[in-house]
Amino acid sequence: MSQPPVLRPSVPRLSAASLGRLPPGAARPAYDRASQRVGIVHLGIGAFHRAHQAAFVDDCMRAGERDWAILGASLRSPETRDALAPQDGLYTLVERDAEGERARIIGSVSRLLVAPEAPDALLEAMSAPQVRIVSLTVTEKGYCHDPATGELHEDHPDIRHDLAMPGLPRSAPGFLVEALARRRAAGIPPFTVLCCDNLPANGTLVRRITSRLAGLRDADLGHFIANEVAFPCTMVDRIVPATTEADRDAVEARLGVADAWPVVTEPFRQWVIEDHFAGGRPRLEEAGAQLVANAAPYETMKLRLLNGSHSSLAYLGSLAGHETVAQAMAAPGFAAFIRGFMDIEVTPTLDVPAHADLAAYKSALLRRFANPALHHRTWQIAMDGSQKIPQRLLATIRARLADGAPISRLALALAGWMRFVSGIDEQGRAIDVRDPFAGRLRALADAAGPSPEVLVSSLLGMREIFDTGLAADPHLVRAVREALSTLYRIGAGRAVAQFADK
Ligand code: CS2
Repeated sequence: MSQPPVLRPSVPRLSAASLGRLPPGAARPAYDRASQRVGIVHLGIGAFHRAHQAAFVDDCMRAGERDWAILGASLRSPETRDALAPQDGLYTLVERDAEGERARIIGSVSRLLVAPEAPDALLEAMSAPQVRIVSLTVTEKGYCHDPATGELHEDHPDIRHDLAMPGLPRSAPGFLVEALARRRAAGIPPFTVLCCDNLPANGTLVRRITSRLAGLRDADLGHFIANEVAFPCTMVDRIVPATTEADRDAVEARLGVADAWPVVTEPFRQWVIEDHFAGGRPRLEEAGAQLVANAAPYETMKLRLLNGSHSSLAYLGSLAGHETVAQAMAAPGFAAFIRGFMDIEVTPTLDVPAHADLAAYKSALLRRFANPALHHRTWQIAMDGSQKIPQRLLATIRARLADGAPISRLALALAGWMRFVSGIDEQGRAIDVRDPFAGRLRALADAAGPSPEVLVSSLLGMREIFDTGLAADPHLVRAVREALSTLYRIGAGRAVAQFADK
């Protein structure tokens, strides 16, 4: 849903005042919302945050916490604030699978801000002593880093802007640095930075980026952020498709109140967090979060198995004409292909977390992808591939090549991305490619013309995505050329079925 909907005036709007009208079965905040103090500022208040971290915090509030209400900020558009502010921050979270659905009203978001409208109000909130956590879901590209190296992209237009005008930032790193600088100047201890995006060693990455940005302003501030601020790594997991008009209508029919922006998700959720918070935290373990010493094995497992499979399904599935992940999973060959991708090519590269039952984890993933009640568009997952494939596919490919092991399924997935970003589908129709590098990708594809060899070489030449060693690896080059030729020759549907048995 990209536009706030037009609501029917005859139906009351979800709000604190209309909570009493909800049918008895609908779970709602039973705690006193007015007494909750803001303790978390969240940057990037999209559907994922509202289905995941905000639901865990809502559970903590139900269990008696009072100090961790969320102030949610959007760094770009006002849509979420426009939808939720008239609802006192309340929204419906619907969990859905083949067995049925459950709806609950989440009350943990108490204020909403739109950063471009009020950068100073956001910085002021981030500088308040009672705010002890700043969490983020700004998507991979929101960190303004180079996906191949994980270093700050110093020429990124938002970073240049934030260096020129540090008091009026635009980027997430710019807001973090300025707010940490203000706290330091005022003698207020730093907040913990809690990155909840699907990036490898996400806390470490955000520490590197923000301390670098700070160091470009002032070396001392850079050292302070690198050494005195806590950046625990996390693994976050919940499948959250974009909300549709049909979802909104279904919520209204069920609850009898209009919710401008409900969120629909699966029953499953997982949050693994390194227990390294400088100024306290909610008792998230009581809501089922796993507090651990080292999140890395969980993160790698999830990025390579779940997100790697997701991106493979997104590119190959959409090329084969499947609109949703569940439809792709039901098509011949896809489930077997993903099973082989996970078991044969990804699993040997993992350092499995202690006590994790990998076989059960992978079977659950196949069931979650096949969830017929979620309308998760392959196109949604295909977005921003340049920012996603390094950790989802390339890290696995690198590990396999180091072991001299075959990579045919990984190569087919990578070739699927190449075919997808060339911008023309198998029926000759234009693909709406959304990616920070969409223009360059398209230009490279146009210049390559009909030759898969040339397309592979030019895309592998993009240093922001592929490092020189990987791009020059003869096994990789051969496998991707073969896979892309197959895609051109027989189409994605048949290629997947063929590669499923390789
Ligand atoms: C998806 C993820 O859109 C995407 O790129 O792969 O959002 C995925 O649904 C989540 O990471 C699941 O935890």
